[in-house]
Amino acid sequence: MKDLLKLNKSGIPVAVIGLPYAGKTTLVNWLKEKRFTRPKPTIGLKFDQVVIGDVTFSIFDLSGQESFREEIWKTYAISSAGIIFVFDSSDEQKIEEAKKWFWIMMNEWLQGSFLDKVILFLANKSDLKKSMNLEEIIEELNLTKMSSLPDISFQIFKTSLRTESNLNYAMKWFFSKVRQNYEIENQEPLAIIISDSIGTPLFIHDPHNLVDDTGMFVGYLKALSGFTDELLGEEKFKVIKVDPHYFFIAEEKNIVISIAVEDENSLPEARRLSYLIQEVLKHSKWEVRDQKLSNFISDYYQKEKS
Ligand SMILES: Nc1nc2c(ncn2[C@@H]2O[C@H](COP(=O)(O)OP(=O)(O)O)[C@@H](O)[C@H]2O)c(=O)[nH]1
Ligand SMILES: [Mg+2]
Repeated sequence: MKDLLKLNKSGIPVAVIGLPYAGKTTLVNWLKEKRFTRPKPTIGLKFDQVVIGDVTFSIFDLSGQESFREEIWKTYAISSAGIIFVFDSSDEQKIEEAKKWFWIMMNEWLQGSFLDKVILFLANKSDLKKSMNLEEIIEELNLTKMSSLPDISFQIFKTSLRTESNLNYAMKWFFSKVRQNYEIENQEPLAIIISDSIGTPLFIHDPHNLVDDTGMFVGYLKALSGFTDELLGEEKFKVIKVDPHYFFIAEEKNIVISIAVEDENSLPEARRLSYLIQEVLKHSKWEVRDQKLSNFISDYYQKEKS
């Protein structure tokens, strides 16, 4: 399991989820070979890499067997940048079961996931006579609710892998969105400065030498945020634009955290401040000498996670 998860690193992870016989493996085969196949049932999970444009995606084709859902679907749903939920639109009998698992995924597994998710719902097998229409599917699976969820990009398409109806369109939306989100999520911050409330830096990561005087920088941002507080009212997190970069500042327990990010697309990343700092510190060569600071970071991280 661990080894398989490691493969994430070699491409943008995408999970293909859905009940048995919906067309998951057929979809992955189509992505690879651009032709319709009649695959044997998948046992466990299958891993494939697909190159779209200049980007490699790691596709996890997850078996629909019941015993796999709680453990395997969940793991990959959480760790993937995008999820394709394949539904057999010709099988009215399984609509309740599909609904149940779709919403377990949304409400239980993806709650609190740090990555913004791209979710594509494929109402597949539209070529079959029994195929239900889209309105019916949206209604039965309660999919209108999806539009109100934060941090989710969602689309539903009616597709046929056999006739390729709508397929290119759906894939184009999905993979370009996943790529875009993933690049934003994984953007390195240009600088991170953590300081006490008077601006004395406790931790500095500034490989681009963006900030010459960290004390001054923090003081400046603090003053600016104080000013905007007065104008706009109390706010915990402030995002301040200082061209050509964006600076993000947060205050907690008398510690100020400033993050410089490259452009507007990076703002969601700044919001996940604590997670990022935790990750940065975990993987970095820089050590946190200050015990107060390292406690603060782990506290903050725990709080943010729960
Ligand atoms: N008619 C039709 N059959 C499809 C379509 N997509 C997949 N299938 C067939 O449905 C069966 C199950 O597909 P498979 O990919 O193995 O389902 P999985 O269990 O979700 O991986 C296969 O025989 C596919 O050829 C489609 O759009 N139309
Ligand atoms: Mg399969």
